Amino acid sequence: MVGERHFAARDRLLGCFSRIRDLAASSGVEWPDESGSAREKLARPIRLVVLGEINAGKSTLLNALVGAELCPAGPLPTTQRTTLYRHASSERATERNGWQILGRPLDLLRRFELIDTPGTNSGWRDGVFADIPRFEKADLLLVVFPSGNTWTAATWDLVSALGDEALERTALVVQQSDQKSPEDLRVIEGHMRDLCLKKVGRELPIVAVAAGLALEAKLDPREARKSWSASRFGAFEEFLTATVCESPSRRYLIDRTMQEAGDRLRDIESALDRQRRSMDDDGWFLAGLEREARQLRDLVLENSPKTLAGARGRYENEVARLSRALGRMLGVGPTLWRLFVGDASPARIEARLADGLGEAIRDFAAVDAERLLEECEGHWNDVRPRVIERMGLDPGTAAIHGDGREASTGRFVANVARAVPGVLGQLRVRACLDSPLRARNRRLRFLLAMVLLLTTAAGACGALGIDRWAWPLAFAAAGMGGVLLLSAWVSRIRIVGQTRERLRDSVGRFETAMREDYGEAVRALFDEYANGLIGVRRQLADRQETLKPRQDQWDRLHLELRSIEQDHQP
Ligand SMILES: Nc1nc2c(ncn2[C@@H]2O[C@H](COP(=O)(O)OP(=O)(O)OP(=O)(O)O)[C@@H](O)[C@H]2O)c(=O)[nH]1
Ligand SMILES: [Mg+2]
Repeated sequence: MVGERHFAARDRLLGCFSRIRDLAASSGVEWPDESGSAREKLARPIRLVVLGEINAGKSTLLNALVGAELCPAGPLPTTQRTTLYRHASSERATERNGWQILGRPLDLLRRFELIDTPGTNSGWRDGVFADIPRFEKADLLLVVFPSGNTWTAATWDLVSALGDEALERTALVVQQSDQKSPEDLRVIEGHMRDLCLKKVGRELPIVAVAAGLALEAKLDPREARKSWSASRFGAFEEFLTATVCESPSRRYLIDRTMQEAGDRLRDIESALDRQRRSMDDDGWFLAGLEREARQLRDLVLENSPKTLAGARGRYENEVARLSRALGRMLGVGPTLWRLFVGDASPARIEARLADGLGEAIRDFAAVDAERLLEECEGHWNDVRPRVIERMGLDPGTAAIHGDGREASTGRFVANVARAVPGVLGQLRVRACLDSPLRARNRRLRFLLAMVLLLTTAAGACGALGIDRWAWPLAFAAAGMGGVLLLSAWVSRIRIVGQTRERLRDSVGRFETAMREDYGEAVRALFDEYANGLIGVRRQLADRQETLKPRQDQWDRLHLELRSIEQDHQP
């Protein structure tokens, strides 16, 4: 086929170019306006026009080129309108500026647009001459002469009317060459050369063909061998290949298109580079935000002694309440009752302290969580617009906002409350109450036994009428009862006071025991807060992921273009 090598190279280059455009689109690179570009010109089909007198064989020449009966041809004046044949997926007909435009699903028309014209000596000749400026835009003008008459004035007038620039792209075709002997043809060609010099002052290429035979050969393979060589059409197609497909201007178009493709690739490379740098910067920016969150957390941790000092008031309240409860528990009545039924006060007091302290710590943690969450939200409200402005994506509300807020508070309180067993272990309430209470109970039990003994003795003496003994014993019993009460009262004040003092003095231990769990709870809370930024990080990572295939595609296209360039080197 005509220009096979050229079209293969062109199609390869255009394919590469369109993949470069796809890559530019997916990489967000602006594509310049292509009107008038080399690529646009290269992609356009090559336009051939045939001109000449009636029956010269113009339409048959085009048919032979296509290998199909595309244009009506016959011995009578046949072509009555200038007709442009171009590729279409199905047959269609339109009209533009007086020309008939016919779409046909023929492969060759993807590469060539063919213009058939009425005879220069026909009734439509005025139209033909008027359209000369339009014909002059074609890539090749073929002026067709029948071998039997190569001097028709009308056709030579048309050649004379062509501008210099168009003459550069004009060739003379001696059609129906099968009707002349090679010798005659040589004479005819010599004669035409002279005429040409006379008419336009220069020689134009002259090719002799028998398009009728060439068409026969293409349509009927049985006739092919004989008709084809006689048609000289092979030489004509080579002439076309050399003149229009591999012409310097066409090579220049390919070179320019390769340069344009290279330019576009460089634009994409810079854009990918910019995107990569900007994503790296975004990564640093996010790391900065994460650092801010950590700094906020560290500040909270640094201030935790002060914060925990705030919990001291609650602890002291709890100590006061516990002291009152201990006082009630060590009252005379309950104490005497426990002398008989056994004393479990230390365990009960400790359980009470555990309950009270647990509640106080949870209460403190809930208030503190509220404060910390507000700090986090304040930071997030500052971070969110910065992320939107810088990265163009909205990280949404803070992870600890809305529904998450209550759950975060719950987790924080539970984490802080883990300190309770440790605090109780540090305070050792039960162990410290055990021994003074046991000593007190021993003493009181002894005194109670004495009271009961003396009372019994006084009662026995009274019953036996030994009043002398009865009354002193009764008084002694009463005295002993007084001592019992006094001892119970005094020891109660002492034990309650001592316990209160000890617990008050232990406020430092309370704070120490709290610090570790509180610190853990703060860290966990800030981790939850920082989760909001993890979402942004993930989006950034997704974006970075999309860069990789684009970079790979860029590499492939770069190599492809290099290889096209190498293959194209003369
Ligand atoms: N012997 C011979 N006859 C040919 C050849 N090519 C065309 N013819 C005949 O010449 C006549 C005119 O051919 P067309 O192709 O219709 O010529 P045209 O220049 O298009 O004529 P118009 O459309 O009337 O202007 C037809 O009868 C063809 O069969 C050829 O190579 N050899
Ligand atoms: Mg015709």
